[in-house]
Amino acid sequence: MLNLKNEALSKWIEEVAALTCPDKIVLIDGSEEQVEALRAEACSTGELEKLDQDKLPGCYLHRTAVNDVARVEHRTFICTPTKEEAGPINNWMEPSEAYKMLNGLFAGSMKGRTMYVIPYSMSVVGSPFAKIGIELTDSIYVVLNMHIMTRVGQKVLDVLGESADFIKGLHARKDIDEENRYIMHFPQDNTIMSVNSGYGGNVLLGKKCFALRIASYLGRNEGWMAEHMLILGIENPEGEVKYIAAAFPSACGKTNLAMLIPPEIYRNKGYKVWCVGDDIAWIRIRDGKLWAVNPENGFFGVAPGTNAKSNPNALAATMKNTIFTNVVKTEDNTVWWEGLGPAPETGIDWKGNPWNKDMGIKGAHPNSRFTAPAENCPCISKEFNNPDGVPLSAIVFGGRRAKTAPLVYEAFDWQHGVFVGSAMASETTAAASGAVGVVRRDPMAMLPFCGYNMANYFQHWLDIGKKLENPPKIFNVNWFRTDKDGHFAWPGFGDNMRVLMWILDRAEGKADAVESAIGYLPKAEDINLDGLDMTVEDVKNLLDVDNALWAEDAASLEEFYAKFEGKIPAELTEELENLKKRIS
Ligand code: GTP
Ligand code: SPV
Ligand code: MN
Repeated sequence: MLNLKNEALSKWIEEVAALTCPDKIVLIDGSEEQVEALRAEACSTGELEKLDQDKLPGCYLHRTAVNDVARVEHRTFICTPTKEEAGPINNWMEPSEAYKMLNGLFAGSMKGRTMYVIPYSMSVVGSPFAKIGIELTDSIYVVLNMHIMTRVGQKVLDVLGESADFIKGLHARKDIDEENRYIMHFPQDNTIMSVNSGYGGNVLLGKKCFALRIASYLGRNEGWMAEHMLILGIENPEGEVKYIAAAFPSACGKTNLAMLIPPEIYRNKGYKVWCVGDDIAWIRIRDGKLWAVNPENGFFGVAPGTNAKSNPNALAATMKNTIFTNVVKTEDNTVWWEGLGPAPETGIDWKGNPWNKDMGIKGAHPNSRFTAPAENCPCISKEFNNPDGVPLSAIVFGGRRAKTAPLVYEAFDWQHGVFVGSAMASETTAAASGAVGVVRRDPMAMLPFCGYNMANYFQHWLDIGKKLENPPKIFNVNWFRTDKDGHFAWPGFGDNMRVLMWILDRAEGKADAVESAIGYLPKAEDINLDGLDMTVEDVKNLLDVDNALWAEDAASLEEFYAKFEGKIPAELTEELENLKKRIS
């Protein structure tokens, strides 16, 4: 047994050990020696492969099981005493039934294995925003990823002291059996249990499970917010930095926007973009304003599509001390994925099979990922480790919509902005198992991540707004609108800065807008096109609001709201009625 001073922690570890029967229990202290020994052990068993250490120092490759490549939303549950607390969107299981089932699955699951105890802090250790988690896992891959993604080790136990205020996370790989894969959350017990998976979002329990599902529940009770948002800062030539938080669904462009390189016209004037976070924001009210931190310490980013042009900062971040998952391993022992650059002639694909570029199959999985330390990112913000966070000037929602949503629009006010967030919809991606490209409603990009009844979550957003003297303006963007040939009509990536500049100008009352049925639209000529092969007419098309499509969307939203059986806040149903009137 470990000799830990914290009684609640010792007791829980003993209970779990009695259930799972590991051969050994190892405390992760955060030291480089220990982590290095674990890397070596993982390489000796084939769990990791060491990449070329001259070209990619400190970098490793991992392949998950073929049946285990994405989050499994249909096997993710919120276990609250009543179904009503979890709401109509979450899968629900009654806690005692869930524990009974899980105890059966975890029993003896670590026989012959080592159980690692990972003390970790979400956000800067000991800071006002920080929350502590302990993950027990039998996977070295999880330990090494958590070591990159969070702040790990003895320093966390020092801050925890004798307190029982920590989130318990238990993970066992077991048989990677899809039929018995469960990602279970017990918000009232500060507990997460995950079994039969080894894929990121299912097993790095500090990320979606804690920092969104459990934290959203805590945030509602404690008066703050946990959101699926990137945070970026835009520095103007005078050196002032304004911060924006943006919520897009999984694989819809958060990492790319968070690290964007401004187009030349802005670079030449002295504008800079700084990344504070690329996936999760914890937001608190202070002095009547919203302040945000990124609770993570690394990036678990989508590999495909990342290249020197689309996201040079992300690519640079992966050049050392990074774990690649489910990408191609090349003959020269480096990595490749679709969209990185010219394909290598041959390699080993994400399944571990010999692969060549003419086979007509993808070498990397569409949801292959890199786990890179935030400090590697060339544009990481100076405020990244600021325990107080950064003040938000604007909140942006967005999704993948081939049609309907214009390039950008602004909500009339906070209440309407909450409505706009609640009305988000997006085409599904490879980040979760299931069909890809199907439009589904995904309020605030939190559909798979809200740890309680989403109707109450909407109310929480409305309540937060009432506490703000001068709430940030709320916007909606869509980088993914297509033209008549089905091509993206907006260049996206770095050029999204052109839209962010309009957003900041609006936030500061410097730009004009046109009132439309859905909100304030830019004047097409106010989107800066210098250096782009686009006309004002093209922008007009991107900003076009088609009332017939919006009527369909309003009907789909009405159906979505109806699932909540009258619990949607009256303010939002009123906003929906007003929208219907305006577009009819
Ligand atoms: P998660 O990590 O799953 O939460 O994803 P994310 O929201 O961080 O998405 P990410 O930035 O990794 O982008 C996902 C995919 O969308 C990648 O293949 C990108 O190349 C693509 N993408 C990102 N931004 C844009 C854009 O502005 N335009 C277009 N057309 N594609 C984009
Ligand atoms: C997402 O799916 O939104 C991700 C990756 O950021 S995961 O950690 O798998 O959730
Ligand atoms: Mn995400």
